Amino acid sequence: GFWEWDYSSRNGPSTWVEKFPMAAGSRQSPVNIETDRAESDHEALSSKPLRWKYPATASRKLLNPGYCWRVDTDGEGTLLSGGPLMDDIYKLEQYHCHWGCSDSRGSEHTVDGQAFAGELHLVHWNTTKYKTFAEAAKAPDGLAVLGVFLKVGKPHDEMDKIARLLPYVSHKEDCIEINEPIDPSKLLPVRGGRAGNSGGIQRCVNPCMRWAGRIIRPENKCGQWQDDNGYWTYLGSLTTPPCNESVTWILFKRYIEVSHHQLNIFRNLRKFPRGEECPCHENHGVVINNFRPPLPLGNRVLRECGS
Ligand code: SG5
Ligand code: ZN
Repeated sequence: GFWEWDYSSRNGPSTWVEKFPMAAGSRQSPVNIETDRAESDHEALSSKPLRWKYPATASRKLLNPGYCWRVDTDGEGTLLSGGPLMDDIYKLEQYHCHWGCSDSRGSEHTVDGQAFAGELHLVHWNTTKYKTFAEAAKAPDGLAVLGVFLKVGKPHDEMDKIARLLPYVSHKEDCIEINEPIDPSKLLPVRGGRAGNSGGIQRCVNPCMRWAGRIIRPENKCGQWQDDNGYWTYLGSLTTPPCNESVTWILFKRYIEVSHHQLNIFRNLRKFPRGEECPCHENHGVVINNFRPPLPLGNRVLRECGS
């Protein structure tokens, strides 16, 4: 058949540059985050807190593209803004995940040389400056990806909604509609463990109110959140072909926990379509180790926000 990129020894990351010259650029992702080298940029980053809004109804379809699982959204009512993105409004296009064959690897970014069991990516595009996702994907400030590290531990409730649906998209090109709401903001780290050396929690944008002596928490209603956790940010690229250098990366310092069992469900997805023969020579055709290794940061600046 025709040449398709993947993560195998034959068509893996080191070969991508032959068909996708951008993969050899100087603004590529992922990178290893050297926490000591991050420049604190409180003035610029904290003056406008990172904030997001994701209605659970925006998650529409779950797909197996043969490289990962992916949830496509309708973007409706979603928003990411502030922090390195300043006043531009980005919309959520899709979210997907990268993982390993074992719990000791799987993330694309590493922190002080350490890999995590997985990495969740929420892919957004700049609706202030561009008309379509495709147009934004070609622009240096077109995309913003929120990255969340996955560590093995307790099962994750929201991730379980996805894990329970994965058997219905076991083969490449399988796709189902999502009927039970899946809330991407519940996949972000709240009071989780730390990847770096900072703390904090997420806050609801609307403050609590006192009413008749009671504290009214608007969290459940407003659905709009801002970050107090801290994150690292730098300018990079898509981590898969065509490796466009169009991404502002925002990586949470805190990770989320998912269970070993939940990761095993990810590891059971197939790289080949239903009805096709299994390419048993390589890992029985399952999707594992779908991460690109880190590339040099070069002379790019890694900034951090959060103490
Ligand atoms: C995922 O990561 C998605 C890409 C996404 C890249 O592997 O891959 C697939 O779903 C396989 C087709 O999503 C798409 O290709 C959607 C059509 O690429 C994009 O979002 C740009 C098209 C890269 O995203 S990442 O840098 O966050 N890892
Ligand atoms: Zn990704």
